[in-house]
Amino acid sequence: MIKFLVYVAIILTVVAVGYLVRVFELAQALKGKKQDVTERDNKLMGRTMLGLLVFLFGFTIWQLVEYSDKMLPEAASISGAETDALLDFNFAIIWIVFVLTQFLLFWFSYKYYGRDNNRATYFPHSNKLEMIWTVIPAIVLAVIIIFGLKSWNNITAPAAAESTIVQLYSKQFDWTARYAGKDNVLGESNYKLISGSNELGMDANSPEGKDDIVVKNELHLPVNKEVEFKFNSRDVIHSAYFPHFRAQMNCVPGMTTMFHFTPTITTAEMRQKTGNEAFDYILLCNKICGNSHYNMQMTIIVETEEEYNKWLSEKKPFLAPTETAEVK
Ligand SMILES: [Cu+2]
Repeated sequence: MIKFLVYVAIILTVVAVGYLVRVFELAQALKGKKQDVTERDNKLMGRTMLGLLVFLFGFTIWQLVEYSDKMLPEAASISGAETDALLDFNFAIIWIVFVLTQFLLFWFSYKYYGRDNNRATYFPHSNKLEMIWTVIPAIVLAVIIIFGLKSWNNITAPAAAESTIVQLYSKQFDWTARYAGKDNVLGESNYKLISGSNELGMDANSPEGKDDIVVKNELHLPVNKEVEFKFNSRDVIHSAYFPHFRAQMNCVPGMTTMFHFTPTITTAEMRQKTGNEAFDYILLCNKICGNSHYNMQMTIIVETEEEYNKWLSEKKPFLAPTETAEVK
């Protein structure tokens, strides 16, 4: 409320100053004084523009320094490093164009401020210039899009046959992970089979599903091994967001979306790199999916293959063999 009042006060002040200036101008006109803008005014404006340029660049650099520690640590997957390289490439282009155009914009308004005995050149059109500022951006954009598309196709292409398969099942408001087990094939599931004790609707008659392992709260991944994720949603669209691996995929009801990535840094190594003993990789929901969306998360542990296999071997398959399931 206070904030709102402050905004209103600021707006009213600006309006009031505007009116005061207008009153002053009218009073000058009544006195018969010349009200044209003088060369001195123009020079002052030019210098002010130059000051604004210094302020803008200074402020931008200050923000970069001040907030650089808020950035994510280095990418923890192969494709993540590639995504970062693409982003850096984009930023390099943006920086060059930004600095150049802003500098020229402000510098020219200072250098060529209006002088009494100067006339601006009438310069309505140039095919050469049109050509330059159409062709160069077109080439640059094409390069960006081609590289981005190539990278995206790699991430979403079918995973290698030996990759670890994990289903990530989303619902309001948590994640459940299912590992494909020894056969590395996920068993059949059907939403009609969902019950209080079978949240994923796993089909007990599906032979591939017998060794599937279901976990909550913690997602374990082996380092340097490709993981293929298959995403599903029970209710609304969620989005599986792995910020440290620079990966994200929508989880859409009624269909399976997928991608794969290869983690390259274990949780223990990342704790050393960041100097943060409490560091953990995290999976977040990145679609506002309801009132507990903010808390829809899961810890990810990246560990060596031995540690991972040990952890997995201690888990029991979700569909523990029952008499009915064994009778064929
Ligand atoms: Cu969600």
